[in-house]
Amino acid sequence: MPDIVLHHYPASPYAEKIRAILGFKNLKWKSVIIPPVMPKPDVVALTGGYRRTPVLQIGADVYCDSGLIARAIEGHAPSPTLFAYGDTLAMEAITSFAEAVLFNTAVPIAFTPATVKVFFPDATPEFLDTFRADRVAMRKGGTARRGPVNECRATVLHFLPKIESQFRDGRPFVLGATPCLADFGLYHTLWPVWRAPGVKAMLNPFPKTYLYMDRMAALGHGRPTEITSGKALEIAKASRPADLGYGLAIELEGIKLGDTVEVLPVDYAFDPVKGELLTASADEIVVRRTDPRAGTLQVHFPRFGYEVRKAA
Ligand SMILES: N[C@@H](CCC(=O)N[C@@H](CS)C(=O)NCC(=O)O)C(=O)O
Repeated sequence: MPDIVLHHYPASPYAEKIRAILGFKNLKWKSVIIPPVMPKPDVVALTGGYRRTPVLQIGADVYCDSGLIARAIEGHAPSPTLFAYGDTLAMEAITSFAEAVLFNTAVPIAFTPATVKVFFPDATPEFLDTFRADRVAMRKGGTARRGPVNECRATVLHFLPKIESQFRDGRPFVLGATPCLADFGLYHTLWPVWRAPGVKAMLNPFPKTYLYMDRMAALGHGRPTEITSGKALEIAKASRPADLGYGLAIELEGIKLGDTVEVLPVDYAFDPVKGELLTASADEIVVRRTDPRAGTLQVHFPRFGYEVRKAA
């Protein structure tokens, strides 16, 4: 089986979710450090347009979105499992809530001019301007609200006691004795707050949550080896996409397998990926596309949170 290649950058909370899963599973993986802002030519060569972080590559199969990436890693290395308590609504609800609400409140609290060097040690004033402009452009027309810092702090303070109560009776992880997918969803959304000096003090009144964050971070990142993005493209080109077995086509409103479609997120960063539709199940969309540098690829998206439309 080809190696796992994670395309990411150190400051990305969603990438930290996946790095921590790789740590939990103690996996060997290849690390490609990508730019945090556009342009990202080597990422786009693999994805066909999707620019968010992280992206996972297994040979010539490319997985977009941490929700699907977590499941792809589980398929690649099932033990220890992310589903110790089943694949339940409770787990999905905690993850979705954390990513929809806590991520969008924790980031504005933690990424401030005073703390930015923790996340981007080499940041220059020019980089910060570029970063801000990139994120404004990426979020244009999007649905995720970024409120003022005081409102964000109030929201996090509202939820911290509820998070703290998950660890009642000495329970070390949100649903019990072992980490499950929900832990990685919750951990990475609080991770910017936990990392930012000064801001971290928000956790002081919540000692169980504070220790939980330490416990999650102690899972580590597994065993990465750094490679260049050029090498990752070579790996893709030298690989054949995995055999999907069969294609499902549900709820497509006139689109058929084999049609040329565009796939894009529904919430923000609406960069469409064009390709031939291979499958659209309730859980996953896969398109085939060819890139001059990366060869023929299968690009995978979750079904939830992504739109499939006929290409113009
Ligand atoms: N739903 C996506 C969200 C990913 C996301 O928003 N990641 C942030 C970084 S933490 C991002 O893409 N920022 C812009 C970029 O890296 O180009 C997922 O689960 O992977």
